[in-house]
Amino acid sequence: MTLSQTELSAATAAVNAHQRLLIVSHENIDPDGLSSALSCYEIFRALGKEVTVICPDTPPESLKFLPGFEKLDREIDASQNFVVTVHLEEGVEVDKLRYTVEDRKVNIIVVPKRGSIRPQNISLSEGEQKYDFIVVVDCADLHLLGSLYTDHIDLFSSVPVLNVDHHISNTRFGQLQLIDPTAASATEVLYRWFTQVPSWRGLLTDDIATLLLTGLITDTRSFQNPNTTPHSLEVAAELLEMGARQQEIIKNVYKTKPLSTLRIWGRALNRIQSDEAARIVWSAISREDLAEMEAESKETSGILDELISTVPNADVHVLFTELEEGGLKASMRSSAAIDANRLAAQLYGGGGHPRAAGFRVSSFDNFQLQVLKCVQELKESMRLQREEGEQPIASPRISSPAARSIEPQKKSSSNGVKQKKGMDIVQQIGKKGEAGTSEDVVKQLEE
Ligand SMILES: [Mn+2]
Repeated sequence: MTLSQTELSAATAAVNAHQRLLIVSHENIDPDGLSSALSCYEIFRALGKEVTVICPDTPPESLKFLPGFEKLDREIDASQNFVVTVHLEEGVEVDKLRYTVEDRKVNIIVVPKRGSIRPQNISLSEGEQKYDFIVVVDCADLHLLGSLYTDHIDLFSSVPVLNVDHHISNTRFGQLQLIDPTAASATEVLYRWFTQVPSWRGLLTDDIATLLLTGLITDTRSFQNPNTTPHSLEVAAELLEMGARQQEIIKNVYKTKPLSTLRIWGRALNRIQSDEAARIVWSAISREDLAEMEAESKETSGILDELISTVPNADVHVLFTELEEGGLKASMRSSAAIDANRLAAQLYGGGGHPRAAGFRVSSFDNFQLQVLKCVQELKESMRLQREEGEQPIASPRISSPAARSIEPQKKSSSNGVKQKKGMDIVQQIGKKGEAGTSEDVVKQLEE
């Protein structure tokens, strides 16, 4: 399922036909979401539109380098004008206009130069909406916009919405859609759209190319993830050709980390444990660790990738993080031999995707003991999955409420497209503080 010419033309026509555009992306913003939104901002501004771009979270420091970052607004301005219209009869001219405010009343005083104005010359109306078109980027479901959506449902139901995305799980909301699940990032979808309109091609500056490349680099984790297709590489090459500043992206997204993050990574890597027979590797970060390192739990998000590259020879990698608000979250990745989604769903009502899943445990007495208990349970469950795999008929998939909305995915695939969904979740829930690193599937499930 890729973009059709009809969809592309409809989206272009809709942008051309509207003037006050609102661009939004998902909560727990990630680099692809933010750079998609900002690239829309840039190009629509170049088309002479009034554009508002909203980032529902505090955008991560590491993304400050993105062109247009300072243009981000935090909230939707839902204020609506109220218009009092005075119809001027033949020969009537207005001299002065003033208003007074008294006692919860506004008096609008129209002083005619000539002729007179009567009450029947007055009409009242609601002014135009602040926005006449909404573009939602990198967002599989309107609810992933969080309060941006729930606080403004009226706006989203009265103004046409264009849904630009690359998640296979996209609910196809909105009047218009540009959804390409074969694209590695939302910016890849936007690239396809922007370059397909002849009159827009000339508007693609090196800033826009940098934005588009940022989404592509981060959603593919520098082209390491299996969602990287020949087309993504072609797009990347063309963006470089157009002046995208690749080194600037790499430096800001990957090479700049707060000291607290490095300390907490160090601690987690220092604590790696493994059970070679069971082929499971894990590490755990407690609340005391976080406090000691002056780090936040969200800073652990890149650690799982490090665990995997440090000790690659396992079927399951888990990172346990004790949360500031209580409880723990576990982020898990698996090899093709184990279905991580099923592990999480069966044991803890978590879920995610076959290769990347997560769960939470909300209460326990002792974090370290709870971690060991989880590891024991995971090992047992992994053993059962292996046994089951040896039998000719697989048992039915078990699905928890949390996992139900996520469609099963083929276990293995050499085709990057099919694997993409697992990668998607990584991007959709990207971390505020940790651009372009690992996933936190738990977060996604709660949204
Ligand atoms: Mn994305």
